[in-house]
Amino acid sequence: MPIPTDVLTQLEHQSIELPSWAFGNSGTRFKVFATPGTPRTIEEKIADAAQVNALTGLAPAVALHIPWDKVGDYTVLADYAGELGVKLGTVNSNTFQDDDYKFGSLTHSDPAIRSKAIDHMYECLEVMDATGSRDLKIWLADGTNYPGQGDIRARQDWLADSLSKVYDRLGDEQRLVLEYKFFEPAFYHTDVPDWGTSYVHCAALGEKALVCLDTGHHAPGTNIEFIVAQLLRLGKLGSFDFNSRFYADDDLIVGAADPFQLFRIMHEVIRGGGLDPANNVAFMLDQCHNVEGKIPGQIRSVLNVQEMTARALLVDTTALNAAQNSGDVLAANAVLMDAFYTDVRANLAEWRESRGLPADPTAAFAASGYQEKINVDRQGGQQAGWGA
Ligand code: PSV
Ligand code: MN
Ligand code: MN
Repeated sequence: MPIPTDVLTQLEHQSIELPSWAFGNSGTRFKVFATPGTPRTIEEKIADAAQVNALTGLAPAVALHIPWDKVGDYTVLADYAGELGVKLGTVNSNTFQDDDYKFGSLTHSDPAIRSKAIDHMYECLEVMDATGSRDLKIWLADGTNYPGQGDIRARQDWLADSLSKVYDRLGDEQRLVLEYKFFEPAFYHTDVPDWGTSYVHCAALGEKALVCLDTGHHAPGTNIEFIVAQLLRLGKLGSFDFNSRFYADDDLIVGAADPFQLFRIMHEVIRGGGLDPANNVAFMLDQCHNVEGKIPGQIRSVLNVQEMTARALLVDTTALNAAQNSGDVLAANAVLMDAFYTDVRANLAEWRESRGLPADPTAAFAASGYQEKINVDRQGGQQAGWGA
């Protein structure tokens, strides 16, 4: 079945940001398996990300994580990325690997620790000034393990105060995206556990503060597409961290565990205008490739997002509205399922070829010899960051 031209036009705009840490070695708390060819520096991570973009045309930006990706001169790094055909994207802050943050960072009861965490955010803003990045991502590990351990209400006030100090330093074109996560590493309470809490803080801060939705950060059974619809309605969906999960924050390849969920999310993204670049929703991956190849893993991920976007664009919205409005439950459901079950892979392969890209990016990568070359060139690659 040919894909309608307007679907292809909308796909032209799609761009998915790759996380630098996806190219490093990662694992579980049990073992980090070393993979041949793993990047040793941020420059090598960017080079790998550029391969994904060159073969798919879908991934023109790379997100940094500070301090994992620290360099002396970020302008030079941005130029280097530009030479490889990508730009530097979201800057991810890190207030979860320092002893001082054992009991919290932006929410800590000690003003000196809060101040240290705020200074780290300022450092990230300076990186953004140099790279031209738009978004500062804040994910906090802050929380408590036992009832009574912390003042869960006062911590909200401290958080609001800390965030406002960061917000006040944002440049005109810069944004703060606040990511939520329902548990882990804290198990009793987390200071930003859900979209509502993130929304409350972002709404208080102002229009440059938006919610980051990581698809792996919800309780099982949560209707994520509803959250997407609501945040787009409110104009507060800043960015996605895409991944998939079977149990908790598994960080597996997006669309691997539940392609139907990804389809439903993309359907609401499209309905809410989130695919329109003018609405500035950032689509990022937040994944770790523990046992699979990292570059092919990222290729598969962006193709999965594109595939489910194409299927979601095929939803016959006129028929869907008619069925919804006439109370025809099964017809409405069938409209969605018809689109979901449409195999668009051959169409997308053709679409790629028409743009000078390989029909099969995975095969093209395997044939390119790039992996064999980095296996030889790079010895002693880095961990993704956690535990490094
Ligand atoms: C930890 O859960 C986490 O996976 C968050 O999702 C962040 O986005 C990511 O780490 C990188 O800091
Ligand atoms: Mn995330
Ligand atoms: Mn996570």
